Amino acid sequence: MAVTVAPEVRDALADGNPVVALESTLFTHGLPRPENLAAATGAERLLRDRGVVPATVAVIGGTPVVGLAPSSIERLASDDRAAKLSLRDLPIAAARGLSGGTTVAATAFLAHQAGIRVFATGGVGGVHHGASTSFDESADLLTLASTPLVVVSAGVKSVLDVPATLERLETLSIPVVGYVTRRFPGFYVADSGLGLDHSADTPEEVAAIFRAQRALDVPSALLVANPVPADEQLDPEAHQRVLAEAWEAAAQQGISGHATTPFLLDHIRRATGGRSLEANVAAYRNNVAVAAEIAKAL
Ligand code: PSU
Ligand code: MN
Repeated sequence: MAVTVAPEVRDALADGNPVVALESTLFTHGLPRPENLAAATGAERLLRDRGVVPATVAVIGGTPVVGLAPSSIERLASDDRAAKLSLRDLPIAAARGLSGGTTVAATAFLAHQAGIRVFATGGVGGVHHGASTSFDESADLLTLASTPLVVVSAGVKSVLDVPATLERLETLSIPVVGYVTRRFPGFYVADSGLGLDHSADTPEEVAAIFRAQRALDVPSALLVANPVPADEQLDPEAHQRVLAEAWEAAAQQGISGHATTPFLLDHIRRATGGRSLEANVAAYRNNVAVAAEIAKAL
């Protein structure tokens, strides 16, 4: 078998028990040490406390694994050579025996193949500023267009061109519902400044929309946009200020490709004295908690 699914995950799925998939680029490339390991293990614990089986996804020695052992999470979180693996990188990692964190795109693909229906992340990737000439749009979007599972995120990362990303989500037929809000969340901040047409106010409502999506054979993911709690968000004014600085720094240093998102997140963390890191982790924790309730409702 080209993909390893942990026995615990396989059994839970076979018995109809709730499972939530978690990605790993968030802790290999998105968060610094030691907060990265704390966030990864904290997410797993939070799911278990709620009676949900966690399935952290990554690639270990070339093999995609759905349901990482705690020792593998620990090793990957401190591995300097861990690669950032999107969907197109999986075959190369397999042939070369590489290890790495899977992005939203790669994680969603693998989780869906394993039969998992709910996935939590921090913020989905999207359209970068200047994409009309650079073509830098995350593979997360195109992958979610053809991967039917519920993705819970704090919107898309606010380092992106958020209005353009919302347009792409529409073009790609990916439904977006705010979780108890009609405002599109802004990752580090609760409100991106943009509105949404629909909200879902309970896990049952999300489950009903997803069931309808499956019954209609709509092939895309359902994006549940869940804002970071207002008392844990990054100060919106500080946020606006550091965003501009981060884009400027990326342009000056000629950052491009898969290095862009980690560079921007790291720049913002240093520019905010670590406060963006707290907001990122809080948003992630909150997404995992909502994903747990949705998995149970399904
Ligand atoms: N959410 C976070 N931190 C992250 C990511 C999500 O809170 O680092 C990762 C996800 O794995 C996502 C990736 O798929 O950032 C997007 O990278 P790119 O823009 O290069 O596709
Ligand atoms: Mn990119």
